[in-house]
Parts: sequence; C-alpha cells; structure tokens
Amino acid sequence: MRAKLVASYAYRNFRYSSNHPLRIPRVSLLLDFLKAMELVKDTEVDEGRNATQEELLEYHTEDYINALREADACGCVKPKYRELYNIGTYENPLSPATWRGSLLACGSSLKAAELFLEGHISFNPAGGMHHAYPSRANGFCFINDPAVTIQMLKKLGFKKILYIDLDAHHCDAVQDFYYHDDSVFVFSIHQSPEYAFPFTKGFLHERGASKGKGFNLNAPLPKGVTDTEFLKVLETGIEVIKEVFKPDVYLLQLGTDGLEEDYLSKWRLSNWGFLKAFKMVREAFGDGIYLGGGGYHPIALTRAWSLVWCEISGREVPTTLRREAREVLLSVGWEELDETDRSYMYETLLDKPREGHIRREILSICEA
Ligand code: V1P
Ligand code: ZN
Repeated sequence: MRAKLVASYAYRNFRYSSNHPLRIPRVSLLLDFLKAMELVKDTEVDEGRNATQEELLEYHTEDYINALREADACGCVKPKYRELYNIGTYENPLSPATWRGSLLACGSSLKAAELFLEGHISFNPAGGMHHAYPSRANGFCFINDPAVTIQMLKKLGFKKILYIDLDAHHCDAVQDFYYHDDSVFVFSIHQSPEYAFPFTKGFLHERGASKGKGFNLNAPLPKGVTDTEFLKVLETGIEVIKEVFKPDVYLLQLGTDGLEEDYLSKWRLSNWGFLKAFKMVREAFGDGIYLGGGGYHPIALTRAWSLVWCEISGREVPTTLRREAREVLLSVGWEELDETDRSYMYETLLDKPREGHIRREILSICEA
C-alpha cells in the first residue's frame, strides 16, 4: 500500500466564505468521487494532522501566527491586523479556513512528507498554498505549507530540495524565501505577471541571487497555452534543472487552474496534458511529495486530481464513469457549467490532448 491520499472530510467545516473562488468543497468532492469510482480504499486515506506552532515558526513570524489564531477565536479581524497582515479582506477573508483549515492543510503537507520518508507516495490536495508570506496573507493563502514543509525537510538534513510549481499563478512567496538559497531549487511555470496575479514576480530574469543565483527558474507564459506549449516548456525546464541540481527530494505543486475549464486562468490545458506533465516530472525525478494548489472548477479539478491519484496508486485510468460517480459530479450544481458543452465531464475521466502549434514567444522562453 504505497500510495497515500492525505485528505479529510474535516475541510467541509473549514470553507472559505461565500462568493470566494475557494468556497467549493474540493477535498470532500475528490474523496466522494474517488470512492464512488471505487478508486480508493479507506486504508489508502490518511486524515492528515494539524501543523504545530513550532513547525509554523520555521517559516512564519510568531506575531502573524498569533494574529491568525486570535482572529479565528474571536471571529473578527482588528483593523490593525487587516492592514498589517492582509487578513479579513475580500481575497483573504476570515472564515474557518483561515486558521483551522490552513493548519490542517499545512500539517497534511508535513504528513505527506513524513509518509514519503516512510516509503509512501503521498498526495495532499489541500496543500500548495504558495502565496502566503512569512507575515502576510496573500492570494487566498494564509499558511505557506510548501515552505513549512521544505523547512522541515531542511531540518531533517536534506541538502538539495527541488520545488516545482505547475499552478497557473507564480509561487511568489516560495520564490522569495529561497531566492538566496542554493539548497532549494524553485521552478515555476505560470501565467506571465505581465497580465496575471501576482503581477510583480515570476519574470524570466529572476534567477536567484547571491548563493542562490541559478537556483530559481521561471517560465512566464502568455495567454492561451495548450498542452503542446506547456509540455515543451516543462521539458526544457527539467533539462535545465538536471544540468545543475540533483535533488535529494522534490515537492510538486499541482494547481489545476491552468485547465481550460478553470475561470481563474487564461490557459487551455486539458487534463491529458496535466497528467502528462505529472508523468514527465516523475520520470525525471522519481517519486516525490505531491501537493494540490489552485483549482476553481470543482469538476475539472476532481477529474485532474483523480488522474494524479490513479497514477501514484498504480491504477489504470477508467474509460467511463460509474453512475454513482456521475451523480457525485452532478450534485455539485456548478453554476458556471454549460451542461451541453461540458457533458464530456460526466462521461470520461481522461480528455483528449489539446494540441496547438508552439508560438515563437514560447520558443524564445525555452531558449533563454
Ligand atoms: O488578481 C488578484 C488581485 C485583484 N487585485 C487587484 C490583485 N488576485 C487574484 C488572486 C489569485 C490567487 C490564486 C491562488 C493560487 O495560486 C493558489 C491557491 O491559485 C485573483 C484572481 C485571478 N484571476 O488571478 N483573485 C480572483 N481572481 C478572484 C476572483 C473572484 C473572486 C475573488 C477573487
Ligand atoms: Zn493558481
């Protein structure tokens, strides 16, 4: 039983507020879908754990962590904290997800790393909150589980840690924290900051500084990216990393917001391309620690993360959906979904590749 899905129904109680893109019950939906598809056994599910204060303080500041805890306890955010810590805002609202949900999501990434070190292949779909700064919430993220986990691995003695981020948004806070560090290589493929959040970071020329020079790699891509372009860039990035870095361990952030159906990005990836990208990373670097990330279309993300789960648990991707699984998806009642256009989502799990020609812009990024 090597594969472990670090996931829990507890997130049902830790939802973001209404109207927020993360209000959707992503983890429970994935669990319900996989169960309905008979793709997961109870023994393969690990409920995760909360991160401890000590673990959080390896990355976050004590004042910030105390403010999150305090806000959760009183159900309110002092204006001073809103200003200082960017919590209680439209993008980073106060809800049970702010502290309790983030604590479990972060502890679950730590648990995924612990399971990995015990010989499992683990996936924490609630992880990958790559925008949270040491003392500032940012881009829906309050606690930076990738960085807290990397800090734990460093403490355990890992000398070369690779972080790959496939989310459609650049991992600004992770990049910043390890920018001067040659023991953590950060590689991100994302929508160019010229047109997408976080707007200020993620440019091609950001290659790390001082000791960390050469250990940060960004691939900022234009709108409309298809599987062909994305995979070409990933292939090039992997080649570049392999020339300079032999990781002892790697973490892979698997945000699904680059999928065509997702309304938070301008990309056009199919879940075939997403799965292929996952396979390419595994082929290059072996098993790793797998984290979720963005993903705002409930059905698209459930299908994509199910493919990841099939891959790590050694299951063949089913060609059709069981009736029970179709009902799980239909019960989502996703208002953005055009049921005629998107009916394929209820029929199969794996889409066809979304191919396109490779634009000159993409080739010049690969050459740079
Ligand atoms: O673009 C912004 C803000 C608006 N300000 C002027 C800047 N925020 C983004 C934040 C995206 C966070 C993504 C998180 C992750 O990387 C990891 C979990 O996926 C944003 C976007 C956007 N398209 O990038 N906010 C929203 N969309 C948004 C949409 C609807 C309701 C609320 C926020
Ligand atoms: Zn994202």
